[in-house]
Amino acid sequence: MTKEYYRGNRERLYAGMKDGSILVLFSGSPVRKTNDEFYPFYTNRNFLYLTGLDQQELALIACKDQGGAVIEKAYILPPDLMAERWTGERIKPQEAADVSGIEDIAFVSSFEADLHRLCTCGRYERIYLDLFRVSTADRDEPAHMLLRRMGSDYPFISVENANILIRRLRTIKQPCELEAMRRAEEITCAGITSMMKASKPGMYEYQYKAVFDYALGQYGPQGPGFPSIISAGKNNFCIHYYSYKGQALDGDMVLNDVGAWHDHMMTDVSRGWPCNGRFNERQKLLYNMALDTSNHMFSIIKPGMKMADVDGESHRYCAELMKDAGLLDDVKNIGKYMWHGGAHHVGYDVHDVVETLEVIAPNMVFCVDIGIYHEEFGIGFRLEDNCLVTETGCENLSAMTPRTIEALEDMMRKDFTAF
Ligand SMILES: [Mn+2]
Repeated sequence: MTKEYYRGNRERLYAGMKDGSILVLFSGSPVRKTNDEFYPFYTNRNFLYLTGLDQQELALIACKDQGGAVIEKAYILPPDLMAERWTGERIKPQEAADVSGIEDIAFVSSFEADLHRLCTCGRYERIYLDLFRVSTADRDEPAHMLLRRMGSDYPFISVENANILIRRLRTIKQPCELEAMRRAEEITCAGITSMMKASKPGMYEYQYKAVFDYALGQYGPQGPGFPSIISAGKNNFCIHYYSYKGQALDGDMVLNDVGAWHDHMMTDVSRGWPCNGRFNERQKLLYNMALDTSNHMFSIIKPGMKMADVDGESHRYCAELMKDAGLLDDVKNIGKYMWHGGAHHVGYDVHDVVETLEVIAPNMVFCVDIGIYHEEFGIGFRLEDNCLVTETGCENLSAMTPRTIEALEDMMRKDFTAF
């Protein structure tokens, strides 16, 4: 992404802020795993979306005065030869400016004094912080720590949640974001089709995962955008399965729910196939129901449709197919075989943090995820694609990854070879 993109994101955020306000955002701090080891650092996605700066311990302060004019400053870690010898080079002021388009770059050592001066200068009445939490039990982020201090140190400054404004911006994808997603879809396809080609009875789930990771590794250092779900046989009945210990036996289906990322944009794609390369009759029957349902959804999704109807209609349509085939007594019992919806947005996060709009609009990207779990048949899989809403309808961004039984079986006949 270019600095014009990041600058544009900030300008749209600033436009949504009230006059007389300060915005403070943080890239985040690493979380200790054990002893002297940390979990891989993952920059706060909103900070990344607004600055492009992908390192720990950074901050952004922007001030919007009563006339609406904005000044902004980014804070980076100072050079530290000893620290950099161990953990790599820190971003330099000019690099930070080139990436983000922010001209004023300072070191974090001046952050506290700058914030104090701004909070006490009398020009600003409120402060915007990115106060995102999924659960109240979640670990405090730097924004939550500052929130607590604001109450005691600057009780005359009111607090607003920037998260609401930022997730609104992230809902509608921009052309460069879609371009990155299209590339990520190609890489995801390479990973999934590699697993299809390598597939054979007796393979363990960890071996499928190794093939997927190997394939993604040919495209860059990032690997999967989120922990891959790869399972076989009965393990497919665990929706978020991460143990990779099981073995795919002759007649079992393999399920994956995976995604590569490119330029921070993710995909989220699922395919299911029989490990032996040939669908049996029951697998064919259920798979084609999922495929028909998915095709139906891609034929009707368009701007103006209600978001809730994506899950609702996919369940209703698939239920009718199952009833017609004699597998379901009453469409209202479809919950026995379809255990989840799947119309979540995807973008900077695999379950993207966006404003949940009721009505579908152009340039949203969300998953269409049709999962069928028939425990008596021992068949469970899902068919999940990434739907880009266009002006008049929609496009399946992950359509290049085989979807039909014929295309899947053709792919499995190919040899798995090195890249
Ligand atoms: Mn998924």
